[in-house]
Amino acid sequence: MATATTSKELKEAINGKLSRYFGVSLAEATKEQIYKAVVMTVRDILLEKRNAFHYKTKAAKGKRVYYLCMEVLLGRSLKNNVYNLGIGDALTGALGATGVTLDELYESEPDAGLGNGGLGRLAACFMDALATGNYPAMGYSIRYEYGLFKQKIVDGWQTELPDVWLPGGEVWLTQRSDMTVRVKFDGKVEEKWTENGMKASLENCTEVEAIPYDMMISGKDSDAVSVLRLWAAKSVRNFDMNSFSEGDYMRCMQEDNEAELISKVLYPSDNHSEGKSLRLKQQYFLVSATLQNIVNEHVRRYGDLHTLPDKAAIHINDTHPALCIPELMRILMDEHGFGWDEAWDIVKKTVAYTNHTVMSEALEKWNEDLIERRLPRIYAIIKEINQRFCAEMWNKFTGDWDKIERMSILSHGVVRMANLSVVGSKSVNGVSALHSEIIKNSIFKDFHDAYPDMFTNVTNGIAHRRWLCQSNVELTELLKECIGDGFIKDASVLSRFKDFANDKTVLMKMSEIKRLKKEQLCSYILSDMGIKVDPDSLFDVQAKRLHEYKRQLLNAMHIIRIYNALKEDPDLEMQPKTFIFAAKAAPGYYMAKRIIKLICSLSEDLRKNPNAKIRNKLSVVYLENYSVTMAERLMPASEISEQISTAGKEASGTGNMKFMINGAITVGTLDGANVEMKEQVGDDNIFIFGMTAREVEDMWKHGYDATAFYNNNPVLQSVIASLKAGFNGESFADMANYLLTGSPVADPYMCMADFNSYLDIHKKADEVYADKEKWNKMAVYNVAGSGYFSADRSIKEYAEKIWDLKSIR
Ligand code: 26Q
Repeated sequence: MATATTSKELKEAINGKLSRYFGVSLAEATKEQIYKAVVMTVRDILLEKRNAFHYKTKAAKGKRVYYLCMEVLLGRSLKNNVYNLGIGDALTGALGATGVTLDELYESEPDAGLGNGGLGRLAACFMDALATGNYPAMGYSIRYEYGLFKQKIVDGWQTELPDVWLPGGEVWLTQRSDMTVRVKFDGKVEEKWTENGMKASLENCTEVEAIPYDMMISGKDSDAVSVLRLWAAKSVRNFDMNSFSEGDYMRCMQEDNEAELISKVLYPSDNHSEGKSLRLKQQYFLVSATLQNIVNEHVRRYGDLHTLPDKAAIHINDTHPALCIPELMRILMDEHGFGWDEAWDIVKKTVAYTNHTVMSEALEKWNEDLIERRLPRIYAIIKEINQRFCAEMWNKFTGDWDKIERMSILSHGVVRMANLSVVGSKSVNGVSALHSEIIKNSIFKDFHDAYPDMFTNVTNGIAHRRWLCQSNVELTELLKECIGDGFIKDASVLSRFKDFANDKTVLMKMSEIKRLKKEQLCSYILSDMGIKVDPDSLFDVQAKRLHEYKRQLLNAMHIIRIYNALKEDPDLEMQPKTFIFAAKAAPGYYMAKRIIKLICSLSEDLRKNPNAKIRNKLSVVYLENYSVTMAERLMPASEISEQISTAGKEASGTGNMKFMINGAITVGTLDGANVEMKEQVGDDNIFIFGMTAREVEDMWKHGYDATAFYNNNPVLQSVIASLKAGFNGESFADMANYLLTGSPVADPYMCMADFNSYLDIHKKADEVYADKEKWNKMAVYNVAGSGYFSADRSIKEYAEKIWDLKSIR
């Protein structure tokens, strides 16, 4: 069957799906049925494309990259695939007189929210860029039944509801039962001597079936299609109810449940690691199923595993899939008869690791006992890896016990996953220039001393077609008029937009487009939350996970400062402003939830303020249930992008790039990728404030004194006083204490230290905003400078520097 691409062919294909699966014709079908039929049709096109590309890769004996990640935050897929395949017009034609538009179908797709934030969204952006670059790639993750919780704000507090995405989302998934594998937990290691030496196997273990579900992700005008393989856990038991006594029946049901619990729900914490047994099971489940799959396919294709490093690059996205190092050792030794040294050589040439954080609470440490009990064979292998590694270090740094202790994988009863990841990989990279420097001098300093060449940087990037071309069609059209459409495939072309920085018509159009996107956001907020927002006010936006280090609190302190000034003088002349927040907090993260409560109370308090003069100049909106789809609406409507983490804490940030490409101006610290954004746009086109990472380090080392800032600053004193007095009838004295006297330390992310500088930079931003032409010019420079932050560029660097991966033409 040839691929359907004309209106007529698409209509036939859609009708075929409708009649086969729902027994209706296009004219009779409901919107939901049409949505499903359209998705199935697009999915078929992609499956066919993928097969063709697969054969090409096979013929070329090409190397493939396997990207392992515990989360993939896809959002919606239909619009992206239709855009990439260039079949929008044909589909609109096919839908013809049904009365259902393509846009309505896009809107009926639920977000696949199988991730928390940056790390998971990065994986999704990379799948897109890999396909566009014609790289043979597979992503591997878990088919969670429930993605990241749905956030409801009740009385200013976040509450969590389950995210049911599969009804509606499952049409993208193709079950591949033929590739089902089994994953083993618990049990006891039995060692047997055979003619090929000692063989280890697990006895009395629990087995769980891993069933793969494939999702196709298209590239833009390319041959390749990335495959995202999501594993679902299923109990292996096929029980015969009659033969069970009641007690056994209940026990079996419970075991059944436990097996399937593994892929039930995504852990909702971000940049925080909890050593929970179920999470460990999830990680091993992903890793073991994936490696069995990779090894089986390699053996089928090439017959021999010695060539694995030439044909496969296995990438671990943070330490979460780091068990793939001992798991590959296990498969090579226990199932394929390799000796230790040979197996280790293969692992070290195949695996590469990206670090995404330096914060100690996010570094994964598992209790040795837990790993020993749940994964006894893996535990034995980790011990052996560690013993050999420590011996090697002893030869390198003889006598330096402290150093070897710091580098050891096992220490004080825990397994340090970051150390395991470095020891078992060929390459370690950070995700922005600054972050990659920091890891060499902090968490991985000892490793860097030993193996300096292992360390490199690949600055993150975003799927610019999703974040610009699809979510901001109006700006995209303007860009096409000015610089042609080359930027769609090659984002570096965006730099040509600089030439239009003095073109008055273009500047005018920039501001018209921003205004339109703001209006669109306003109607969305009105219909979704019933809140009226003034599109004439400046939109100042902070949208990202809620975390102390990201400092939503500093933002709130600034708002309180403005509020106080307005209370003192309601006639104060100022640009009316709307501060927009969107963020989910980990359900167990009290301080994050408290910050949400503060922002919501502030928002309510302002809304209820009897003085219209104040209300008209200042408002705060907390958008409920931040998601990929919401971000796609929000970024194009933003004027100020808040990227205000304590310097040294945000590995990269990727939201910053999404705002920038939509012409928002960044108010930010010199942290993560902000540093490189400043280089790309020039110092005059970004508002940088606050301490540098080094200054933060130094101040911390010399003992940070929050009260000193307080004592010297009447404005800060008034903000603290307002927190104590409270908003909307609730005191936030606890937050005041957190900032001033908190224990073990007050103000751990140094909001107080950066407060003045933050106010100053906002003042500067205000001045520029008053000069519309200047502001629009800055916006032009931001769009023009954003090309570097395309995921296409990041992926090219990974392919060249780390994976030695060639695109298949
Ligand atoms: C670990 C163990 C147990 C449970 C959960 C976790 C866990 C889950 C998610 C730990 C961390 C994460 C997510 C981290 C994350 O999103 N990091 C962000 O990665 C982005 C992409 O590189 C960067 O841009 C951000 O700076 C970084 O914070």
